[in-house]
Amino acid sequence: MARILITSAIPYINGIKHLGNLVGSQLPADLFARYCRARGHEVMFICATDEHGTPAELAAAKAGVPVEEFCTDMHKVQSDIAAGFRLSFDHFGRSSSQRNHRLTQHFAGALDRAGLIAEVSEKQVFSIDDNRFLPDRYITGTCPNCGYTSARGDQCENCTKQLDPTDLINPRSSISGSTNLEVRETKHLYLKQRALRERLQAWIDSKTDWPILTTSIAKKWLNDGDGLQDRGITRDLYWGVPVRKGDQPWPGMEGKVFYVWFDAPIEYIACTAEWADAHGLPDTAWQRWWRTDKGADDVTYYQFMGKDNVPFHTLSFPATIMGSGEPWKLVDYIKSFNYLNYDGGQFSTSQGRGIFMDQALQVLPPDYWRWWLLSHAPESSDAEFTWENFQASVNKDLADVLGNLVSRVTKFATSKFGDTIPAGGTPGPREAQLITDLTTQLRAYEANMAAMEVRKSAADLRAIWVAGNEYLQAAAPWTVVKTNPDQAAAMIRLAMNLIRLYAIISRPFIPDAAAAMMQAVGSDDWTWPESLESALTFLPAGHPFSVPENLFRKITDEERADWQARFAGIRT
Ligand code: B3M
Ligand code: ZN
Repeated sequence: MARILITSAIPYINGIKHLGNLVGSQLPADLFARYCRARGHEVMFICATDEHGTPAELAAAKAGVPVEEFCTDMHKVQSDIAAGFRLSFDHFGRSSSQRNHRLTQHFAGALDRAGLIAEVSEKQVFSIDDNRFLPDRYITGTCPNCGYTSARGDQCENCTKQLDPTDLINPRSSISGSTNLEVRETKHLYLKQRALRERLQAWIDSKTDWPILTTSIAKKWLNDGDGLQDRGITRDLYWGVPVRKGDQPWPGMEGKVFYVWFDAPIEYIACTAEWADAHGLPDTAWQRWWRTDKGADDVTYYQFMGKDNVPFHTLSFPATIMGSGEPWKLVDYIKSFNYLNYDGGQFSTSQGRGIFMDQALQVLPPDYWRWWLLSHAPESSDAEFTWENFQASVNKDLADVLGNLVSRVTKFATSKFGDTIPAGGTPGPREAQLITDLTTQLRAYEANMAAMEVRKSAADLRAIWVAGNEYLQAAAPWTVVKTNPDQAAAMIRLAMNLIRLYAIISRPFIPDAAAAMMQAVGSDDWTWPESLESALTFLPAGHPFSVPENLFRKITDEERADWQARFAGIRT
C-alpha cells in the first residue's frame, strides 16, 4: 500500500467552470484518486477555490457585493457542483483561509531569510480615470510575444507566456477601458527565481517520465532568453494575503498583498491543514503528507492541470518550495492537459460560450459527462466537444453496451430463474476463453490507469464491456435455456459476476452507475479483482439480485438539437 497525494489545479472563484476546465484538471484527478483508493492505497485528494487576485475583485465588483461575501457564496456554489460531478476530494478548501494566510506569510519569510527576496522600486501602470494601479487582469493589451490582442497583464492566454502589465502593447484598463494610463513608482517584493535556475533545470531534467506536454512547456520558459525572470510576488490590491514576513510586519509593504499566483499553490498545503482542522486532527496529520522530515518522504505526489498552468507548477511553485530551504514535498509527477474546444470554436468563460458545469448537470446526470469527457480527454492534442459525438458515445458505450448488458441479464434471469442467482451447470471452454481475454484486458486497463493514460484507460474499459456483450451474444443463454437450463444457469451465474466486476472496475469513471450495478447484484464488496477466475465466481448460486432501473437512457435527436441550440449562444 502506497501513500498518494493528489492535487487538482484550484479553480478561480470568479465564475462557474466550463467542461473544458473540468476535464483539464479536477475530473482526471478524481479518476486517478478513485482508482488509487480502489487499489487499496492511502490517498489524500485536495482541491480548493482560488480566491485572491484581480479575477475575484473584478467579478465581485460586477456582482455588486463585497469580495469576501462573493467568495463565500461562490465557494459554496462550486463545492456543490463538484459534489454533483462526484468529485471525491478529501477536502475542498479556500485559498483565503487563515491557514493559507499564515503559510504564505511563512514561505515569504523563509525565502527572505534565504536571501531570495528583493525589494524593488518599480514602475507600474496607474489608471488616472480609475484612480488606482492596474495589476494583472486589471489591464488588457497586445502580447509582446505572440501578438494576441486580448492578453492579460499577468499571462497571455494564447501562448502561455507569463507577463508583467508593463509588457503589454496598447494597454487599456479592464475596469473602465480607459487608455488614460501612466506609469508610476511603487515598491514590490520580487522572488529571485534566476538564482534557482540551475536547481530547477536539474530537477526538470531528472523528470524523464513526465508527459512531453509538461516538460516541453517547462523547458521552453526555462531556456528561453528571458524565461525565468525574477518575479514580482506582491500587488497593490485590497483583497489577498497581507504581506508579512512570517508573523512579523514587513516594513514598507503596508497595505499590499501577495500576488495570487504566489499564494494559490501554497493552498495545496494549507488545504491539507484545513482538512486536518475540519476533522479535529493535529498538525502531524497533514504534515505527514507534506513535510519530508515528518513522514512525507514515502508519499508520491501527483498534480493535475491544464497546460496554461504548467509554468507556475514547474517553475514558480518549485522555486518557492526549493528556495524556502525547508523540507517540503516537491511534486513527483505533473499530468497536464491540452484544451477542449466546443462545437467548432472555443469554450469561453468571458463570452459564455459552451456548456458550463452547472448547466451540464441540469441536462443529464454526472456519469454521462464523466464518461464522455474522460474518454475524450485532451491528452496528446486539443480535443473537441460536439453534441453529435456526445450523443453517439453515450448511446453506444453507455446505453447499448454497458446498460443493455445489465438490463438484459437481470431481466432474463428474473424471468427464468426467480430472484436469486441460479444453481446448476458448469463453465465450459467459452467461459474459460472469456476469463483469459478479460484477464489480459484488465491488466492493460490497470497499467494505463496507473500511468494516468486517461483515454487509453477508457478504451480498455470499453473493450472489457464489449467482451462481456460478445460473450453473451455468442453464449445466448436465452436460447440455450430452452434445451439446457443448467448450462444457461451457469452462464447467468457468470454474467451476474460480470456485472459486479464491471461495477468495481468502472467505478472511477462512472461512480453512480457502478453503485447501481453493485446494488443490483446485492453486494457491497468492492475488492479489486486480482484473479478473474475468483472474481467471476464470487457471487454463489442462491445469492439474491434485483433488476435495476435503466442505467443509462439514450439521447434522442430532438434533445441533441435542442441542447445544441440552447448552449450555442451567450450565457446570461
Ligand atoms: N486558478 C487557474 C485556473 O483556474 C488557477 C489555477 C491555480 S493552481 C494553484 O485555471
Ligand atoms: Zn502571447
